[in-house]
Amino acid sequence: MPEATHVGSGKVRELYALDDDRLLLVASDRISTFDVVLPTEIPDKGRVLTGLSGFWFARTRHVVPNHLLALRDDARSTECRRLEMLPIECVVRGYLSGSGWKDYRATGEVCGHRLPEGLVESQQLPRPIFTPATKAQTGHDENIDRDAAVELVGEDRFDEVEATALALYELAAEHARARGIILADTKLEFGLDDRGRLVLGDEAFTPDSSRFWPADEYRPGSTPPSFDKQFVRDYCESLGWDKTHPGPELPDEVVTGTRARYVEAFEHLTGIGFDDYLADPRVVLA
Ligand code: PZK
Repeated sequence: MPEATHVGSGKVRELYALDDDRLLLVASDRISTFDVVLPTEIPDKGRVLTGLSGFWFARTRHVVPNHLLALRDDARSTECRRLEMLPIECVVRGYLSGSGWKDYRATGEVCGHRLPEGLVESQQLPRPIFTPATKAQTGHDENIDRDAAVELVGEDRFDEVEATALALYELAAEHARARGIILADTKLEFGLDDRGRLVLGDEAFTPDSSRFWPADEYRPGSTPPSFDKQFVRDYCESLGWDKTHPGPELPDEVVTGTRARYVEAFEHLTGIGFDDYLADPRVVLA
C-alpha cells in the first residue's frame, strides 16, 4: 500500500493525500521567474519556504486556526488537515504593486476600492486593502470586487475572511518591518473544516506568496528589487531570453547568491539559524 497518493501539482509544490483527513504539502527547490519554472533548482529553497510558513502558522494561531499538523524531518514537507478550500485567493495589499498598480493606473480603483489620486508605483496605501481574486485553473488570477467575491463565498464568510486576512497581514507586516523588511502584499488561502470553521491553509508569508522588499532600498515611484529572485531576474534579463518556456539554466554564482538570499531572509525573519531548523524543523513552531 502506497504511503501517499499524489493529488495535485503547483508550479513548485506537490500535494499528496495521506488519508481521508490529511494531506502532505511538499515544497520543491524549483524556482519560477516571469511565470516560467527554470530548469535549475535553488538548493534548500523549499525548506526555507516550509520553515517560514510553519513559523507564521505557529505565530498566528491566536488570530485564526490553520491547517498545519506537523513538519516532517526532511524540513520541506508539511502534514496538514484536509479542508474544503474557498474558491477565492485572499490578497492583502499594503503597497501599490503588480496587478494592483496596473488596475489603479487604468481605473483609479483596485477590486472596487477607490484610492486617492496621484499615487505612484510601490507607494504605501493609506491603509491595507483586501483585494480578492479568482483562482484561475490556467493563466492568471483575476482581481474581483466585493460583490463578485460575495457571490462565490457568501456575505458573512466574505466579511470574516476579509477581517481575518487584514489582521494576519498587519501582524506579519509589523513583524517584518521591525526587521527591515517591507511586506508589500501577500496572498492567503483559506478553507473550512468539517464543522464549517474558517482555517488558514496553503503557505503563509513566504517569498513565493508575498512581495518582500528590503526597507533600505525602498523608493516609491519605482519597482523595488524583490529580495529573493532579483539575481535570477537580472541574469535572465541579461540574456535577452523571451520569457517563454523553456527558461535558461542558471550559472553557479546565481544559484549560490539566490540560495544565500533565501537563507538570509529565513534567519532574519525568524531569528532562528537555518542549520538549527534543518537539525529539527519543529524549532520554528516553538
Ligand atoms: C489544497 N491546493 C493548492 C495545489 C500544491 C498546492 N489543507 C488543504 N486542504 C485541501 N486542499 C488543499 C489544502 C491546502 N493547502 C491546496 N490545492 C488544494 C495546491 C497543488 C499543489 F502544493
